[in-house]
Amino acid sequence: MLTVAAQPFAFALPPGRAALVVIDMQRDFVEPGGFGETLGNDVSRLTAIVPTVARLIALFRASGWPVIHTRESHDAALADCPPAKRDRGAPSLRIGDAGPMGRILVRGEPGNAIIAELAPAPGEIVIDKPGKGAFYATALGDILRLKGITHLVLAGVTTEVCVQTTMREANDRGYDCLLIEDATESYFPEFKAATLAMIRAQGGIVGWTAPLAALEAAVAES
Ligand code: TIU
Repeated sequence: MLTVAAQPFAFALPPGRAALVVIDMQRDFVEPGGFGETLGNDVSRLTAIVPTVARLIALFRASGWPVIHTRESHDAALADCPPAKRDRGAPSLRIGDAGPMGRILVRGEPGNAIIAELAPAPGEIVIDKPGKGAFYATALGDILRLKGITHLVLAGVTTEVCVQTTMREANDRGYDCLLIEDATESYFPEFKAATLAMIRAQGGIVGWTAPLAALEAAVAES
């Protein structure tokens, strides 16, 4: 058992039963011209975490532990996109519209790909998800059960939307979850700070948070 210095208290990580879930590190959220920018966001904030997420992925690969990637995406016919999602607000382009990186948030389009720096390695699982949470309408729960996974380490974007939704879904399903503080980011710094605080409040009501260095130190000591 590894012991990670975390908040609100130490996170016990059992090797062989933990998986990394990297949420939505896609061009659609991180690069200009994608879904995130159509919603009015400054996407440049998100690129800062890319080297840290790469280090986190490398740590799991070096340890032989599973790495799972997710993509927020819809099929070309938008059959899995609720009208309530497409019609919400006043974006500059809606889901399915043609943008500079192809159709916004549509599976297989250039903008929907995971950024090259964090590309999945051969054999790593990639979950396409139509919602904000990675468990909703996907096989993630079955995949984790088949692998005997009980603990999740989470990273990716955005902290208060897809990362937090996934962490809450996982917490309700009985997984112990650790969010890596410097491997997640939001378009809104105050929302990131609030999300980290609410996750670890009330004795870890949603789970734990820790910087990547704390996980690296725990692995080095093991
Ligand atoms: N808009 C926003 O902050 N996020 C999303 O729509 N998706 C994810 O967080 N991946």
